Amino acid sequence: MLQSHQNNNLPMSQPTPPPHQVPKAILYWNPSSVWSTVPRLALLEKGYNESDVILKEVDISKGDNFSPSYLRINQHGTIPTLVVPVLETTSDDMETRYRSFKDTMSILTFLDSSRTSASNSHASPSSQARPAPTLSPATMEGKTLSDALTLSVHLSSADPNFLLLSARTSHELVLKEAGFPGRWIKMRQEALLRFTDLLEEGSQGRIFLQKKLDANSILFDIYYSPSGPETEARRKVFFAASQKAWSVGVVEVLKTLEEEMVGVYALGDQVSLADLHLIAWLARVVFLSQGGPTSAGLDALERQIAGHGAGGPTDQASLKVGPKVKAFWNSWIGRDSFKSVYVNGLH
Ligand SMILES: N[C@@H](CCC(=O)N[C@@H](CS)C(=O)NCC(=O)O)C(=O)O
Repeated sequence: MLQSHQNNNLPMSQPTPPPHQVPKAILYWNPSSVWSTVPRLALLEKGYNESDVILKEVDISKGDNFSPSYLRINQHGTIPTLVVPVLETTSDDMETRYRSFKDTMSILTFLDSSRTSASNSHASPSSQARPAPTLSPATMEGKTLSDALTLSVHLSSADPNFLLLSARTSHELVLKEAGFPGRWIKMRQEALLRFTDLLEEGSQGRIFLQKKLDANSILFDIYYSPSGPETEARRKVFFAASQKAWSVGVVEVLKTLEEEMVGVYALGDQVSLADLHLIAWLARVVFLSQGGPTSAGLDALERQIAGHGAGGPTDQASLKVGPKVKAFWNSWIGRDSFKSVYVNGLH
């Protein structure tokens, strides 16, 4: 059972309540969200059982992450969020309290430390029991490298969610308008307008939503304003920003990974926390390049960077995916956790 140990002074003999009385951890997520994939991979790699965590889907495509009820869970309006019952309050006479982890890094640290090598993992009757691996780096040096690699894929210059909405040419914009990115921008706009109205003037939540609305309105105008000199000027800036995200942002991340990764995985020959961030990001950029979960996925990524993706020709940038990134990708696409989270294709 996944719980947060708040009070270290609890007597060792504290009886554990029967399972039906113990509140469960909840992971707020969405199957097509790039960053939700990170804790899902962690749950699988660590060997948590399905019954350890309740998965609650947040429909970000409809902007449900901006609802007042979700903002009470995570004021940043992002997924994933992991909410964990605090152990000391599970007795009958106390109200349950919860601790929230509101970003991928803190969620992973918690999931890793909550299931140690002494815990049984992969404990379903059909699978062989083996100890849960420790995914946190064992040394200071490893931690520094792990943090740097993790941060590299979270940089705004290579933001996988901006890449999803980006368009480098008018042709690509037309394709995206008609597809999921366009629908997402529209539905977020509607949700943000609706939820902003529900919140009190001057409240933190309303100020937050107003900022999100301002940012989404810029995208909404780029996607949907009728053509005219002003719209075209704004689109030109957007195409340039999109181009830069691929030819500089993505390229820089791939170069960093190639230079800094130690082995087949980020820190060597064993999977560690950083890998879970890196593979979720890489799977997203391959997906956006029309590649699949095969070795050839990286060829599609090279074509996309060179401007020969589905969006039609753009200014050239060129990058050959290096041997380390190739080995990393090829190793991950064969892992059970990867196959499980991408069972319906990359996202
Ligand atoms: N830094 C955060 C980023 C989380 C994030 O941006 N999640 C995306 C989904 S992959 C999200 O919730 N976006 C909300 C939105 O802007 O609509 C983390 O590491 O958890």
